[in-house]
Amino acid sequence: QTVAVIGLGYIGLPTAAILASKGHRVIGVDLDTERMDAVNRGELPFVEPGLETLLSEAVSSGNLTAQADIPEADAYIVAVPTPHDDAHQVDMRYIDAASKSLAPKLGPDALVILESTTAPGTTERMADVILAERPDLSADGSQDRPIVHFAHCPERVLPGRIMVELTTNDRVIGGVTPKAAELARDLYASFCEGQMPLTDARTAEMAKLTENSFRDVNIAFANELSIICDRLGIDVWELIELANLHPRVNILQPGPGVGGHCIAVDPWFIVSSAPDESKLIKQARLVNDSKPDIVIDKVVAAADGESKPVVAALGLAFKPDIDDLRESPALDITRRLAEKLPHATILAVEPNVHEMPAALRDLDNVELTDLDSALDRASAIAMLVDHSEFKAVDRAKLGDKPVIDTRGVWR
Ligand code: SAJ
Repeated sequence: QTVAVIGLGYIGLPTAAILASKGHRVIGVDLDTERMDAVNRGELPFVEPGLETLLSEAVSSGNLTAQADIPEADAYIVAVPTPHDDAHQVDMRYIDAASKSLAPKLGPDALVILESTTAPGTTERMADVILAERPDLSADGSQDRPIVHFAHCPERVLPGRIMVELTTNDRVIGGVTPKAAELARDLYASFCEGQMPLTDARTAEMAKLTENSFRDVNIAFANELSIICDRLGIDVWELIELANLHPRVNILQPGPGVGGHCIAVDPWFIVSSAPDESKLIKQARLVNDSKPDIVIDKVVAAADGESKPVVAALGLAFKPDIDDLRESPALDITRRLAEKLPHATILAVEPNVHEMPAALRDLDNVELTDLDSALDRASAIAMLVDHSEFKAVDRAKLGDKPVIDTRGVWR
């Protein structure tokens, strides 16, 4: 089969490479010409273990090429970004643009799969947008028009483990028709070894949002406990360890907030789809989003009274041992600390990033430095990401400097 993968990002590119490695003819489509050229050279545009080799093999075998225009293909996988707007609704710009560009290329029996995470109803809406451009086709054979099959197959891979999880995770497949779901399953079966239960597109869309909201609500529970424990003078990490000894209790870890482009975003798609009913899910988002302010207040209190405070902000990534800064609470805290404490020097330490991130470049009181010199120079230390390098720090090095340990690694 010829498969066009539209959007060569964190999901589209691994999916394109793995399909090509299984013998499909894959054409990756990306409007970013630098990314397109990198892929055509077999070079990985971001860090992901195991993908580099697969990609270079896929390109050198001739099975994977990248281009800017959408080609004619048997199947289309749409993996474009779905950001949210200020009202937390899905911004459909990229899905709509992809839909309109692929519509003229569709032939009878083509399969169109939406992988991007989105609000319930989007795959049906995508079908409407495409069929409005192509009134000669239908989604179900009505009026004897040739069929285009529409399905939603949300990804659930964990960054850093994408290549393993693409193969081993179970996968929910939702079709606008049962036949569409079956065809999508046949395509994914070429590389997915997990179970692939079939459902309708709307349920599959909601399943993806539910998984990430489940995690968000559970992290919010841990974060709320940390706020309560601050008030009551109890060590929240010890508390959670003890409570988790119960056979049916499994509390997650508190932190400086929830980051990444999924868990901090997806629950809002449920809230905006059913605002009156989504009380707990919305509250969890608000609890998690309140954590950066609490951390900032603690650091400001620790720096209080010093004429030239030096704050070590340890970590910028959204979670440990990766270089991904998207929606990162650590990055947000570092930036806002620098703004709130203009007389202070903020020493940002991020072992996985080697140049000053764009979000901090306009601040003249932030320096990117290494761990040892930050610990030496700091008058206060904010531990924001539990990177392995930070966990290994000899605590004697911290001396009696005030430490705001948001991850509980130096208890
Ligand atoms: N976090 C905590 N405490 C915890 C666990 C996580 O504060 O106990 C924070 C992390 O520090 C991070 C954020 O939550 O800031 C999210 O990290 P994560 O590791 O929970 O998740 P992601 O965003 O890397 O990936 C999630 C995964 N979803 C679930 O586990 C339900 C992944 O399987 C999805 O594919 C991915 O979202 C996605 O793309 O939707």
